[in-house]
Amino acid sequence: MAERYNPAEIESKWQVAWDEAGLYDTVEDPERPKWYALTMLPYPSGDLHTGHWYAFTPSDAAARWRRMNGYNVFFPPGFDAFGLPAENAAIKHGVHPKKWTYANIERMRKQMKRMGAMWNWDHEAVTCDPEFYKWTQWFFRRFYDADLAYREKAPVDFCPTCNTTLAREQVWDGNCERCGTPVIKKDLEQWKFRITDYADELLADMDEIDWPERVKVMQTNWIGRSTGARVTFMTEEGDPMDIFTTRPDTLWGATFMVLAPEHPLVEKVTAPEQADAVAAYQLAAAAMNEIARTKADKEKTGVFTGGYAINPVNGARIPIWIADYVMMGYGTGAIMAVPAHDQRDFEFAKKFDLPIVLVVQPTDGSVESADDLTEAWPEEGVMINSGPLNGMPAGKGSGKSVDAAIAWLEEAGKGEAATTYRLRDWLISRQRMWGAPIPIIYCDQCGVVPVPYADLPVRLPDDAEFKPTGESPLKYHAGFLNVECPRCGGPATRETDTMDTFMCSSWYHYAYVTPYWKSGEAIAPDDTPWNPDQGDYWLPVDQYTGGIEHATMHLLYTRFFTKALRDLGVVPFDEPMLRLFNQGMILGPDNEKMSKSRGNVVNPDEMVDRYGADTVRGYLMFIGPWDQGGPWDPAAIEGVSRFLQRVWSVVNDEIDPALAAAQPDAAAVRDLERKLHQTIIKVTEDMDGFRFNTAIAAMMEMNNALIKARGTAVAGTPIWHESVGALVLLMAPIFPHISEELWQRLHGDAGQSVHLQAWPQGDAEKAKEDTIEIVVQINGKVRDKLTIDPGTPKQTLEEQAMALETMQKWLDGKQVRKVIVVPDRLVNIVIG
Ligand code: ANZ
Ligand code: ZN
Repeated sequence: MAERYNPAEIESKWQVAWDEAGLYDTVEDPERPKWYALTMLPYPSGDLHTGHWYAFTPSDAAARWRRMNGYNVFFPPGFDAFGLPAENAAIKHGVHPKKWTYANIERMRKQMKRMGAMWNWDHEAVTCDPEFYKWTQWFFRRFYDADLAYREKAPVDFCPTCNTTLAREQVWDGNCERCGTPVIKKDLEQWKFRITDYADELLADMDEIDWPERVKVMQTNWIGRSTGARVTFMTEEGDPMDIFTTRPDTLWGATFMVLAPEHPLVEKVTAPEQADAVAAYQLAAAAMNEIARTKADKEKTGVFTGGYAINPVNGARIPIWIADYVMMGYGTGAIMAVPAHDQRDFEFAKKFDLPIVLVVQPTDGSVESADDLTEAWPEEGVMINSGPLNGMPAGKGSGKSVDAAIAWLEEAGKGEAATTYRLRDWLISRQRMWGAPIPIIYCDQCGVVPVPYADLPVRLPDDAEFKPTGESPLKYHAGFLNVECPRCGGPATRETDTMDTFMCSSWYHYAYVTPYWKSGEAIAPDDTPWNPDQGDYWLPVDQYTGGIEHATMHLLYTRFFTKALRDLGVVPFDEPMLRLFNQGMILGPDNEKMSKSRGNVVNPDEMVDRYGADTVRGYLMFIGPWDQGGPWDPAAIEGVSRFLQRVWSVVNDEIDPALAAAQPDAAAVRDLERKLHQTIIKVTEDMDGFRFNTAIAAMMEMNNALIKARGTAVAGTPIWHESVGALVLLMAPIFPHISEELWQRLHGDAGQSVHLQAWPQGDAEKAKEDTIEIVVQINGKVRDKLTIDPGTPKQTLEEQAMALETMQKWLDGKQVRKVIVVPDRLVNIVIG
């Protein structure tokens, strides 16, 4: 018996050795295809949890597998280190966010190193380092110069508990994503990026990227493109009032109008006798959030303004109402209501007794007039009561009502084709201290003055005070706040808001290429934030992996960012990440989300202490398909641990010399050879498809075959040695430490790491099952045999049997009544 498998010892030994040998250093090598593998960077919360292991180690296995397949692989680590938790910790414990953050990073780095991943730590980037955020600010300036960044007073979502503004994405069901408090609206000057300029391109380019369909659908819905028309109605006082509609063909059926309560024309159209009711309704609507307002089953409410508008198609005088189901932030914030064909308008008309006019008649004759409607008719039909559109089929396309209506509007100068989006411009201002300062200065003389490029970074002070005021602590830091105007030299103040942390994560994958490029030097507009030679070689990212929760925020922002950078001439491509894979979520043993309060948290450090990192890695990859996640199973990790112990003995235990000297059975040798090639082929396909669980299952089977063979004379034969070596290679991406140890033991001081070896090649011929013989019967009596490939389909077997020469004699003049085929066994021809 050789010594036992001792993961603690070999894992730390190899981690040090790999590090010293620079095994994961990368050099740009034009001779080899490059592969930029990237895992979404972690937030330095202070402790590495099982979810981090679940995100990182399979991603590492995939990267290692690429490397063994001849790719020059780049796999960098980093930290998304700005953000609210550091500031909350600062308020709570009185430590500076910087101190808290860097201490956490230090700790997590150590924990991450225990994973044995192939990270190239020389390329680590930390987003709160001034040499990093200097470039984040540089991007802001480039966007500002290109008019992609602008400032606007806008109602923002505000959490009264966290005392901060929130991005739309951080509002969940009307509540703060972090603390659950209902969100309120507040008016503030905000910086925004024009992501909406890129809405169409963001939609169209999804064809160019190999991303999960689910993410593409979520982004598509998030962007929410609608086509239709913008139509101008005139109020009786002569003010133009634009509406957006997807159904301009129903204009003849518009019997009233509805403005969002916040619409700027409300005051103007409101008649004096309605003023009080209108004001009261506006106040009530302002207290409600968007989700509650737009719920389909919500009882319709509203108030008549007392004003009227003229329907531009038929001159009808129609009343103007306000109602909370019309949102100010979508379309134009005003609608024409067509109760016969829009369900919300229908409910509203019924409730307030407003007229309903049918303009699309269903062709099945079920509806004669508006009186027959019990709900709106949104479907197809034939146009009626609609002047020039009468008789046309309703719908989009040439010769149909929508296209005809748009043509009519454009001709008459009363409207035009229009597209609108749910997507809003990206609000990047945060009233927080722990973020990259927005590089802007406000001067009484000169107005808004951007910080000159050469003055970047605008550094965060190390001594700001943290109070939960709802405003950035930078506002109370005189040294930060007061500045000389770069233009006139007069007294001025800095912008005290910082940038949304999604700004950092929009470009960190570029930073990794050359972290802190030009560290310490003044920078200029025409610089590149990374070494261009390195960027040309490594970018864009080939394979990105991370959680589905980032489908609409980070993953949309970074795509926008890249398109903007392309237009600024900074990058030559359209998309930042060519492939994306979303891992599932690892749950507690009770099948619930791991959380301290539930007490179901599995601590990966403890697991590594107990089983070793290879077992924890392999276990996480074994529990199920990576994109599905699943509960932690304490029994199943034992299974993976045993597997590694068994492989350990297969490689290390001495072979019985008597068996080694004996003559092996040829069929047994062939069995092992077949198993070997089947396993290589299977594992190769599975690694390519991120199906680590079935890859590991195949390795386990292979190992069982070896255990079986080692009790026979097959042990010690060339195919035995080849199989043992190949198994170690197949295991290397998932189990990097034990594979290295075993490889070195197999190869003496050959010296080269297992991770520098080529991936084994499966031979399809050798993997094939050998041919088998089956019997061919006539009325149950064996009359001949067939040699076939196992698994040959029934139909083929029947045809081959019938074609046999011997059968011609038996079948001559007889009638075949039935053919019974048992695959891989027999064909029985029943004749009568
Ligand atoms: C008249 C009409 C008739 C409409 C009809 C629909 C059906 P999507 O598809 O989501 O883009 N609308 C426009 N702006 C709105 C706003 N700010 N708040 C609430 N509703 C608004 O929906 C577009 C439709 O939603 C528009 O087309 C408008 O109602 C309404 F048979 O106009 B429609
Ligand atoms: Zn000035």
